[in-house]
Amino acid sequence: MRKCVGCGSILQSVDPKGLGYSPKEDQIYCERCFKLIHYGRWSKGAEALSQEEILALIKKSSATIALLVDIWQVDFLFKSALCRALKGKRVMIILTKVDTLPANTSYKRLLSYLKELVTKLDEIEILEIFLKTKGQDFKEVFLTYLKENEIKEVMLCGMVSVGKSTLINELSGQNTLTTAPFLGTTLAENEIRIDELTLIDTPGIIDQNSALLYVEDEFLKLLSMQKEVRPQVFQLVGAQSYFIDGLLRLDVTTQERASLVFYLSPSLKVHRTKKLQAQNYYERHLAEFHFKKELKSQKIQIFNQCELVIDGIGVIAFHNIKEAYLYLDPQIAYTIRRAVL
Ligand SMILES: Nc1nc2c(ncn2[C@@H]2O[C@H](COP(=O)(O)OP(=O)(O)OP(=O)(O)O)[C@@H](O)[C@H]2O)c(=O)[nH]1
Ligand SMILES: [Mg+2]
Repeated sequence: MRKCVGCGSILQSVDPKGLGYSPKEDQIYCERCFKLIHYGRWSKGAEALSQEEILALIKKSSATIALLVDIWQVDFLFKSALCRALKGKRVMIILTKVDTLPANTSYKRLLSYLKELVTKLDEIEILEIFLKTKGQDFKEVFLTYLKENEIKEVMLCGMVSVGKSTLINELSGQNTLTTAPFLGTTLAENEIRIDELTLIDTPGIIDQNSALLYVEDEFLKLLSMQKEVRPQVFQLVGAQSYFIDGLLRLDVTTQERASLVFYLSPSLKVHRTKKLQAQNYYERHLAEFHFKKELKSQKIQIFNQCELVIDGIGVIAFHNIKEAYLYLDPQIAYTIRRAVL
């Protein structure tokens, strides 16, 4: 029984529609990984393991856990089924996509916020929190940490697309694992050895409340944070509406000078209109929006210097604004936190 070295599915050359299919028996990649690596062509892939099976795999592993957390998703992780599966385990947290944070981000403020979130985790022993910054530094720090603590087996787990396979490729210096900006690239457990150390790649857990789950693949590439985020700043007075494609509308009213800062993927541009013209703008542009589902309006409880974090979309910071209405698909989660960015 051989596994695809890219996604971990068991190779077979009988069923072209089935999992792990490869037309030739001597291949090390399945056809799906091959097409993705060489032509960037994505197909979702038959499900090798259900979400419950992935959680069970993590639960029963005796390896030390590396929990990878996308820096833009930290607020949504800690209530997830994944964290429940980690109870009783020793866990290293690795924050990924740190390189996409705006250049002037205070890591100190961010880490102190994260530590607060982590204290809410019950029955999980947090060994260390790492920031996966760009370059060799992180690799050296992490591998030295493992050596000093005599950790020889690490299972990397996390939500889909947080960068588990990318990190293993970086640590091993080989590019064997398949990585992609889509959700659910790795399909099964996959082991990589670096000398004495075994790293185990796992399929990601799906966040049912992330906008990324409800958009087409092409839009998903635009939405996901891949490059350094450049804050989009708006000064305002009066009643205004802001749109991010057809995904989100935000109405704010203020009597004094105030500002809004959008932290989004650089491919997404915010559109501003007067509130009175917002409905008209939405209807006129609906045909060209990537996301066309109906949005539901709700008043949100903001306070001065707070941030609205929307799962899979980004962060909006409020300065001097007292009233705001958010229009969003009810399946997409959001939360309000103190200013962190
Ligand atoms: N900017 C940036 N992009 C990253 C980082 N880590 C991963 N990526 C990108 O994020 C996308 C997903 O990476 P993967 O390594 O496939 O993620 P995964 O967690 O293995 O995903 P699944 O196997 O689907 O669960 C790819 O486009 C990567 O290039 C990072 O630290 N910074
Ligand atoms: Mg992967």
